[in-house]
Amino acid sequence: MSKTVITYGTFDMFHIGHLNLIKRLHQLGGKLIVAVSTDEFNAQKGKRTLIPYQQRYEIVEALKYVDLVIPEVSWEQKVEDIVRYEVDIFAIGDDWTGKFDFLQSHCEVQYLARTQGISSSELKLALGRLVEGHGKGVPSDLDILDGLRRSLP
Ligand code: C2G
Repeated sequence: MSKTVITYGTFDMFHIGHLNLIKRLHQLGGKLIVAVSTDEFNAQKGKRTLIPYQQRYEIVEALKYVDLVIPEVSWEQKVEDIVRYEVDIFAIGDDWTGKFDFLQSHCEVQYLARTQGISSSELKLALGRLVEGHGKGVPSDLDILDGLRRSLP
């Protein structure tokens, strides 16, 4: 009997950490809803994104593991979403452990281990160093690339 799973996120510069999570979320339940943070909501989260909302939305929507993408516009929408979509499981990376326990009165809450060695902010830093070092060879301290290699299954 398939279950409906929901998660929320920015998914800027979509990378293997995002994909690992989405694959595991799909395995948790069978039907996966992903709420992608709008640019306006990211501003509220104090997050600056490189990729605009429409593109982040389309990338996530194209994934075979995702059944529905909805906009995340506020911190307060989760309970309404869980009720509206009859969600069985709310799940998110363990950098949020404990922050959404209040949802346990509406559905199961799970925090899944993040993929180590990769994040949108680390990627942005590495890109910045790459551009700075342009023409002088790639800075050798691009440990993000080693991190990427380590994070691959
Ligand atoms: N993630 C991961 N491994 C990484 C990086 C991210 O598992 N190396 C997970 C995060 O834990 C999160 C999801 O991928 O569950 C999306 O990460 P972000 O785009 O950074 O989302 P965030 O800003 O945490 O937004 O209301 C909740 C917020 O919208 C969550």
